[in-house]
Amino acid sequence: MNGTNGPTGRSTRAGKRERSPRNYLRLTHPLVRDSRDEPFRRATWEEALTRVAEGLAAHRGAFGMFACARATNEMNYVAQKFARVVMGTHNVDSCNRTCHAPSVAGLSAAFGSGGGTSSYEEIEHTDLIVMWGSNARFAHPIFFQHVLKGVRNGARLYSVDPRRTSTAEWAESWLGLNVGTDIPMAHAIGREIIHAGLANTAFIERATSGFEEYRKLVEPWTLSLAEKVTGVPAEAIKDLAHAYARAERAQLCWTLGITEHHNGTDNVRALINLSLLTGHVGRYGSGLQPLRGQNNVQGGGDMGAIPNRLPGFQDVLDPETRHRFETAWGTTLQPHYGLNLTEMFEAMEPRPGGAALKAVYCIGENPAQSEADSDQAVRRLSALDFLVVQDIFLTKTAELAHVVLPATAGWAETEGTTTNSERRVQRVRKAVNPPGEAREDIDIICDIAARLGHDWKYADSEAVWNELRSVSPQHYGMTYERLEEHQGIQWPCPDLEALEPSFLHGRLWDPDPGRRGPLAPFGLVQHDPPVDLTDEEFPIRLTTGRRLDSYNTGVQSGSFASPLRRGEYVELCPEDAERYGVVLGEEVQVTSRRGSVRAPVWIDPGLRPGLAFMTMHFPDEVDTNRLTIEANDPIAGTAEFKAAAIRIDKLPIAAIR
Ligand SMILES: Nc1nc2c(c(=O)[nH]1)N[C@H]1C(S)=C(S)[C@@H](COP(=O)(O)OP(=O)(O)OC[C@H]3O[C@@H](n4cnc5c(=O)[nH]c(N)nc54)[C@H](O)[C@@H]3O)O[C@H]1N2
Ligand SMILES: Nc1nc2c(c(=O)[nH]1)N[C@H]1C(S)=C(S)[C@@H](COP(=O)(O)OP(=O)(O)OC[C@H]3O[C@@H](n4cnc5c(=O)[nH]c(N)nc54)[C@H](O)[C@@H]3O)O[C@H]1N2
Ligand SMILES: [Mo]
Repeated sequence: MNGTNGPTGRSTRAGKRERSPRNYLRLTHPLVRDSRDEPFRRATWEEALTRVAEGLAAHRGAFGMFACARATNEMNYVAQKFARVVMGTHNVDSCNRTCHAPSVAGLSAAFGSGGGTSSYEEIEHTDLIVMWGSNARFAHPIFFQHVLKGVRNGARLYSVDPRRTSTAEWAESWLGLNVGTDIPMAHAIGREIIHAGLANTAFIERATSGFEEYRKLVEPWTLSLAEKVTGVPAEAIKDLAHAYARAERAQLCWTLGITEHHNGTDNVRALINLSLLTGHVGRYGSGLQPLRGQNNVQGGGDMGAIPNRLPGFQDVLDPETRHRFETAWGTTLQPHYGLNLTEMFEAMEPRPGGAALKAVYCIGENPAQSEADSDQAVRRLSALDFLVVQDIFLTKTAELAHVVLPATAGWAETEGTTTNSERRVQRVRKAVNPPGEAREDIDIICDIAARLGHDWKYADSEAVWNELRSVSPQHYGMTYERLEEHQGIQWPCPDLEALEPSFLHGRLWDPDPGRRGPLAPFGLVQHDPPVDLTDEEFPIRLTTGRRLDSYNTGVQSGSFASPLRRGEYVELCPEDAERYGVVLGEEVQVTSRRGSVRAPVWIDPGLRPGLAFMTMHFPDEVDTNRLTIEANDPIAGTAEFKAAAIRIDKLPIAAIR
């Protein structure tokens, strides 16, 4: 790659799969090219920004923005403002879509707000913790320390996961269910709680609606039917039902094992139902905790970098809200939602008369690799008239761009704030200088905005934050000074005096109906198995996820040496390895209805027959998302990363290196 500080270390032996990991180096100067057939060349900031301004100006009305869930709140605020004010569209979204959008949708439908309801401190002071579809020991290791403190303080720990994960190893009970059978599991638990007389009838009457319909809905889900569908012994399901309902305080934590399904929002609703049934929400020590993925994916959404909410999680459709933002920003806002990430990808599809979306400004996302069915994603990104990528590394997505802008890393090279899963806003500080000519995300965005006629002139990140405080009531009380003083503050924080309690929805327990607010409805959701069916041709259920030693698409974790990291494998249980006649380390062909990759075999006794596991961490070795299916949740737009059907073929001797 001409004049870049791009990827190195790739083996190029003709005809051989590349096994050496990509060594990402920081982007240090802007890169441009006139067409995708040309190599990038180094450009000045002046030339690069002028090109971006021209490229975007030509595509007002056909524009989408991907914002960065790793960067600060301030950067996400400015990014969504750019989309809405400069480009006149609500088409702004981030990897929250591939991740916890179903949690936000499910929690909003039940409680009117999409945040996790409890705090990390409460995890240490509770009586029961359920980790459902979550491998927090690997994916949320800091949170898991709070879990272990809770266990030391006497809490019981349950794990519901098809794999006997490292998290499950710590649990008193592991419920190893079949992929995509969480609703049968939850409904059977609900039915058992009702039949055993353990439902919290006082709470149900006071705070919820739709219980009668829910009772009828779950009635067919006997323990024995659930055992048949989920593969988990009836006794183990019954034990969890009784333990959860009898616990004085209980925390239900979930992550992608629940959300990354074509019916992720329904899955979330099924879990929320259990908290409504037992009153395990809105009290200290009892709550619902969707552990968010990226360091600032909670904050990105809170800042309005989503297509349906303005900053402060305020609804785009509400005319009064829109009017307030129109006044504050001196603009006119469209009275309808924008496209989410999934819909933006659909809109990139070339069609007669041109695609609906022709230009994308991608900040700190790597969808060429992280989207389900990545061959399709790459094809769509390659068809864009104009793609600008602003990142700290030259990603696979950046390699498809017309202009690449080198940014700073939000967590070490800029001032600002981020918001974690317990809704705690914390300061991040600049610790090191960025390399080369790299510039701060906010400065770059503002510079492009200025070239397009909007001169915002923020003196620093605090000026951005204070503008956000002025338009988002739930953040109003969080000055930088107070954030420092309290070492972070949870939203809602509407005033400059008191701090709110650590948990949400205490209102549901208020004896005064006037102060109780809207009732929380039970979600009347039905079991709906994975879209990609296993059959004779594709007999194995593939689920994908994470390992402790690597991070997402590997861009940020691939370059440093780790004795732990062993590259990509297709993991099988010992019985399946025997059935397919493959051994540890043997390279096999893994094929789904979308694509095919080669990977060596790893044997994991924590898997069950018929279940395979792969990660998304090693693009150059094995691009796992060529196998996954773009079957999307109709409410949240999240793809079914957790359930593909595959087959494994032995390679002919001649093909093995
Ligand atoms: N080390 C590390 N940590 C990370 C990341 C990383 O890449 N590496 N990424 C971050 C991000 S962006 C996120 S979103 C989080 C994700 O954190 P997690 O959601 O905990 O991680 P995953 O491994 O994707 O999936 C969790 C579990 O879901 C299980 N599962 C699969 N299918 C089903 C099912 O049908 N039902 C149930 N109940 N469980 C199922 C899998 O076996 C897996 O153990 O991690 C964050 N933290
Ligand atoms: N098969 C499979 N696929 C999945 C998943 C799965 O479980 N299985 N999980 C999905 C999930 S939960 C997620 S969140 C997505 C993640 O997918 P992506 O968000 O597309 O992947 P990341 O590797 O996290 O990409 C982050 C990019 O941000 C850049 N970056 C980091 N900090 C900054 C900054 O401050 N400024 C700028 N400008 N750039 C920055 C990094 O260099 C990197 O290129 O993947 C999804 N894809
Ligand atoms: Mo995520």
